[in-house]
Amino acid sequence: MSCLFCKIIDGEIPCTKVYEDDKVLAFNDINPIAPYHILVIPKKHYDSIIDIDEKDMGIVAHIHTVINKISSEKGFDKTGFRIVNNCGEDGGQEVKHIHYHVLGGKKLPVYEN
Ligand code: IU
Repeated sequence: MSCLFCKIIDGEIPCTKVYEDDKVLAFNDINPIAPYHILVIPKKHYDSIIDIDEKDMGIVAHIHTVINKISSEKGFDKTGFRIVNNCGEDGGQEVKHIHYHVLGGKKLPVYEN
């Protein structure tokens, strides 16, 4: 299996775990761009959001529930945070296992055109 995040899920590659249940793993990004930079991934492999059909979309709701839980545990639910899902080449997706970046702990820059 060549997917890096699948290897992290299987414990072949270490990570700093933030949250885990039977469907989802959350861990610190190795190259953080904010005081909190957590990646939340489904344990089932999907390349990107494009590969999740309507019947499987419950995992996305679950990921958002997990993000809410993490944000309140870490305390950045009070100050706000950003959820980013890069999709495909133009979206800047480097790792081809769907993941949600959760960024918090500082005032984040607004996007420019
Ligand atoms: P992207 O949305 O695919 O561009 O984000 C991939 C992220 O995965 C990026 O922020 C990396 O720092 C992060 N990452 C990681 O946390 N651990 C790794 O072993 C590798 C990448 I490779």
